[in-house]
Amino acid sequence: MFCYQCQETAGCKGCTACGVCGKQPEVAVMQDLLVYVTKGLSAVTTQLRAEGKTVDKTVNHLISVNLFITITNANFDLDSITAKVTETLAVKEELLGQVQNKESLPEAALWNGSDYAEKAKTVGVLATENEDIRSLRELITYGLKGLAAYTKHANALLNDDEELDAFLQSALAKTLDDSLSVDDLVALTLEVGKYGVQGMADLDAANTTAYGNPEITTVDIGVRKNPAILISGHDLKDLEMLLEQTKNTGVDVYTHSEMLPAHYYPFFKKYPHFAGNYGNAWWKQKEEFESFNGPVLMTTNCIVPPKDSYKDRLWTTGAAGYPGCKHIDAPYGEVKDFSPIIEQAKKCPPPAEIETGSIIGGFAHEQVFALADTVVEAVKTGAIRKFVVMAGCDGRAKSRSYYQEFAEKLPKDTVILTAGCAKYKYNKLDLGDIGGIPRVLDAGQCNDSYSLALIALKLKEVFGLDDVNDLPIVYNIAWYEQKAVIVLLALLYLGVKNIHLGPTLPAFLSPNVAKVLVDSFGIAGITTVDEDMRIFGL
Ligand code: SF4
Ligand code: SF3
Repeated sequence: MFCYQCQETAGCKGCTACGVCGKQPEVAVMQDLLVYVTKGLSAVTTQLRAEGKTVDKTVNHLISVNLFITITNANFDLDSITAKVTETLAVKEELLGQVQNKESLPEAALWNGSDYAEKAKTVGVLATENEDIRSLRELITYGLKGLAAYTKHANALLNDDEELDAFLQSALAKTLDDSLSVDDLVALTLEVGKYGVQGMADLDAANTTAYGNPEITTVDIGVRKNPAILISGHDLKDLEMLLEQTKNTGVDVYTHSEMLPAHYYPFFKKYPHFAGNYGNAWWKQKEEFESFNGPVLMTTNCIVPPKDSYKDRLWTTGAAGYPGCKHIDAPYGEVKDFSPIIEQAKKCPPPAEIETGSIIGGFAHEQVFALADTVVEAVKTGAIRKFVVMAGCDGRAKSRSYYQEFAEKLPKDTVILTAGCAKYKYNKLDLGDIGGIPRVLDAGQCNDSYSLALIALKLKEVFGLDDVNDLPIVYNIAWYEQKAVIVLLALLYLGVKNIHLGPTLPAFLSPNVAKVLVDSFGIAGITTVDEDMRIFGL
């Protein structure tokens, strides 16, 4: 195996014996094969579109889910990944029969699917020999994985965007095209960012249409006395179905990690048994799932290989999977039957208290726009001197204590804009407020980084600036998995410069590709808190 798609990759170079995330080598190579056949299918759908034919949205959905499955910490289940390879090959074979001009199709589109294990060994990251081409192909592929994940959530809410799917598939197919130069691939990378903005806008529209616009909300982080289910990951439709099915059952529902922002949506407030948020970012789940006592439903990444003590309480749905854990699913638009989870919950003790108090969030675009006058006035008077975007991911690396320290040391006339699970490094600190505006404004999940971009664009308009980089906003972003890659590419597409990315720069950036990002966009790593404060002018 060779995998270097996440920030925790072994030695900042690549996982080769086993994933730091716990991914076993046979799973890693089967994920490589799934990416390969998904690219093959994408080459076929791209050719069909070029020939004027339509591609059914079930095929678009399959491609997005396949990519999502291969995101860090989403799916560790060899059987379900292998089944997706088989399903994808069958769909591809059928569509291939409709292609008139097969001449230009790559090998991946024609491979007939004999001997998965042998083939899998030959189609991984290292199959591309030139390190710059490899770096760009992987950067594009990881950005598309993040985009596909967000697309999947929109699809689950019956929001489809054929133009976006067509782009996603054509870009995937281009990563197989040996005629593309480094310059072509750099241009394609930026185009991925453009569709990253579109994909996040689609998901934002899907979420807010279904559940209303997030609003300022205080979320309890303590526990109640009823047995309960913990729901983690990013899929709000799954949460809706779970809350509906747990009504009047005596079972409470708590959010975990990236599901916390669900509390900010008006729609979910009508459920009296929607009890609060339990725990922290994904990487602390071994302790927290144990003490939760009840079943845990993982709707997406990030799964940490479970301890035996709670493995029978860990359930998966959608793109998530873990061998030995039960999986519940249904086609989009149909109801998933979560009754076995609810029955299990009834027999479990209530969650053990690990924290008390509350946290505040809900500062997505509409809520911040509603406060615009106050915010603008605070900037004009100098009460707010700078905004610091600290969105992205949390992770287990000790070096990430940097982000807590950074938040703590920020001058009192600065406000943190956050989204994603990175917030758990500082959302329980008492950082106070500026004239009633909390110093940590949480817009939501990592995909809600879109809100942060809209807020920046709104401020640019209000202050009559030509360039978003003239705003008093600095970017100190933490990344871990591939959703952060699409967020980064989206910000680059919007023209944001001088983003600092940590705790380490991606291993998949070759020195030359890193140089392009540094020279063209001012991308930088992090150093020490004090030095970075100085660099940011804080
Ligand atoms: Fe390693 Fe990250 Fe890949 Fe897991 S996802 S195998 S930790 S690089
Ligand atoms: Fe976190 Fe996995 Fe990225 Fe959606 S839950 S931000 S790491």
